[in-house]
Amino acid sequence: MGNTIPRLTRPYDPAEVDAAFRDEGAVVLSGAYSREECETYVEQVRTYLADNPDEKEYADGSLLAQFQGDTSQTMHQLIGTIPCVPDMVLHRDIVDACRRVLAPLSDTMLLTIAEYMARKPGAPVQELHRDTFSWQHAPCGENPVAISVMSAMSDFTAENGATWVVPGAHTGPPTAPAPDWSEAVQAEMAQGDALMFRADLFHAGGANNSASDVRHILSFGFQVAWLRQVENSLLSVPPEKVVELPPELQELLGYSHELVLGLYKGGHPRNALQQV
Ligand SMILES: O=C(O)CCC(=O)C(=O)O
Repeated sequence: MGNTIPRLTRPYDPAEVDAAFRDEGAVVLSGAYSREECETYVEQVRTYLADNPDEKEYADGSLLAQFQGDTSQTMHQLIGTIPCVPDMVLHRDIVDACRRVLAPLSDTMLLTIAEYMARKPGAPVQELHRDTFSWQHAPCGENPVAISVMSAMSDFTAENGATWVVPGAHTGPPTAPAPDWSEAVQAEMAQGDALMFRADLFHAGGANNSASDVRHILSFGFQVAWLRQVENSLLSVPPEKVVELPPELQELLGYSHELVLGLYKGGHPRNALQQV
């Protein structure tokens, strides 16, 4: 365990990705997304919020936005509303890495959440926290129950509040106190880089001390299928939209089952889509 976050370049070596998760609990995939993908994402979110004033109002004041402060904007339901997001969430290297790392604890994987966050000038530093805090009754252990992905849709700099991470701080009980800030390192990233970390790793959004630099984030994650998802994706994405999505994404939204969990009429939940 060291005090840096391993950074990998394409082609990402699965063995190095797995070693980073094992040792530090985090890894940066440099250049995971192209500049064009990032710009398209930011533009599609901007257009959607401009065309849907009610959604903008919600994004400015949602429950999770409050946790992140009123200098943050937080938008959910991305899979059904932002056209480029399904492909971005299905990033082959990211999905495959999560499947490998979560495999010891679950046969099936679910999308935990897909959200847009904008952290604007004046955004304060967050408290160091674990994304597993809602699953505080699930024991922490050698293998994670979820992986978070914080993708830089614009540059993440020290000044605009790049995510802080405490390498190796994924051990101890679920309610362990946060480590000392002196152990935290900032994941400065170029537009298109993706920070992946165990959801039980202590981290925090940084303070945006810039004058005008909005930090645009695509935040998503995957989890074992026997825990409740943060975003209720069966409600978030209407069935008429789900039928248009790739089968793998349908599975990740919850049209899948882990043994007898998630059945529909005692059978596979995708059967529900035949009626759409
Ligand atoms: O702003 C960031 O980079 C991290 C955000 C975060 O960890 C959170 O909102 O839970």
